Amino acid sequence: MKRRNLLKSLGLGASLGALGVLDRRGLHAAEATAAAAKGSARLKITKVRAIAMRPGGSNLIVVKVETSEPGLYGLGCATYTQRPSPVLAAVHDFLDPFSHGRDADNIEDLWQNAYTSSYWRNGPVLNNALSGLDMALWDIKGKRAGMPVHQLLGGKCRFAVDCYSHAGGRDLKDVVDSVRSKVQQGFRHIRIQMGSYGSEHLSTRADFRDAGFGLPQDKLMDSLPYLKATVKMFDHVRTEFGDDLELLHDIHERIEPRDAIRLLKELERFRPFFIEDPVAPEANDYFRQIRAATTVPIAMGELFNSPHEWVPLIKERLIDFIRVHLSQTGGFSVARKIATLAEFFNVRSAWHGPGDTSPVGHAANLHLDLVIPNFGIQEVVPFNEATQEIFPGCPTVKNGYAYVNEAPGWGVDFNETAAKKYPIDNAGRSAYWEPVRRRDGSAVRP
Ligand code: GCO
Ligand code: MG
Repeated sequence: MKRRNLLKSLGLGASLGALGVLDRRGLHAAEATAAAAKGSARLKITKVRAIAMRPGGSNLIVVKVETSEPGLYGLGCATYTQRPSPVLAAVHDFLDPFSHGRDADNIEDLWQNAYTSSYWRNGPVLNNALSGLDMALWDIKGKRAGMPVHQLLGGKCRFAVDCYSHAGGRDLKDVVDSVRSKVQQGFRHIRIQMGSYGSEHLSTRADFRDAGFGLPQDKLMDSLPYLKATVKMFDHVRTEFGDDLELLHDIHERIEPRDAIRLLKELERFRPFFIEDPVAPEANDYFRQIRAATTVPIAMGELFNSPHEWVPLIKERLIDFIRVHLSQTGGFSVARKIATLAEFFNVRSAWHGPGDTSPVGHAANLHLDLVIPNFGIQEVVPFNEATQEIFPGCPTVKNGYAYVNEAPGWGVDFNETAAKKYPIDNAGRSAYWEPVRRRDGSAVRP
């Protein structure tokens, strides 16, 4: 009876007959289209909320978008671990009121209008907030369609997502032990680092401290100890594990571009899978010289927020892997455009997937990885028990491959009660990169 009344109210007689599968409201496709046109079936956004938590070593932020259909909500990642509170404010003070009453189905329309609603744009805080909204709308779209997001984009190009894991240690023995444990877990791609980025522990003369320059907790990193140790580390790992293991390394913008070029040339003989962030984004124009100087595959992008950064490197084929942090670009809708652009220039994906990405963000990485032909490799980190408790259905990794939960949307849910047990450390040092200094006290990019 209900359906008949609805049909009548839509001016649709019984002429529709049996038109195929009924949707969740018992409507045929044509009826659903007509209903949507009449607006009566339009799904509206009723609330956009950001929730911050710290279940492990990083502050995480998730956005929950609630809708006019009771119980239908979506989740997005808005994690900017160093500055969580401005992202929370951007969501609560602006994106929430902006989105009320808007069609949850119209993702691109919402994204385009929210992106310019701040007028000034392409920054980390607003992009992360926007990502939370955007990803949540894709989650809702999948739930409405009864499909995982990768199916909305045309389905899989691969059965699972090949991943890399982090190995490292303070000396060659620790590094070898760490690589061995990753090989035993089935990883075929392994990032190797001697200590922290820039191998800070190998630098010795903090002359700036003796001079009372900076603060005692400011860190020391000189380039030469790092440059020498990195070449030795590759040589040693290759000797221990042979030529087939895929080795990656993150320079993390810690050295001068000229030193980076010299290091890349020295690493050529060890056949790296890729070397990441050889220079800071502010030195993007160096990539032409890097390209001319070495055949080492280059990955870049985790620090990018703007199309002005990724478009030039992709269209000139100056990098081999685009490594943006999805929520830093403004969300899934942006990342899938970056992936498509990169496909036409033979640039492959290597989305940023660190500990400071929520399982919702990791799921978004993986759904995109599954559908793009120019997939490269995916960074993953293990989720601790607290994170798994907060995010039921979070992605899993087995034998070096990552899998999404094949439920509609991202396949990840959110236990807000559990999240409350792990408040963020907003003011503490955990949200900061302590200043890093050369011997003379001059600042090093972190
Ligand atoms: C990586 C990154 C991270 C970043 C971190 C910053 O390649 O995974 O460099 O380790 O340093 O995400 O918050
Ligand atoms: Mg990195």
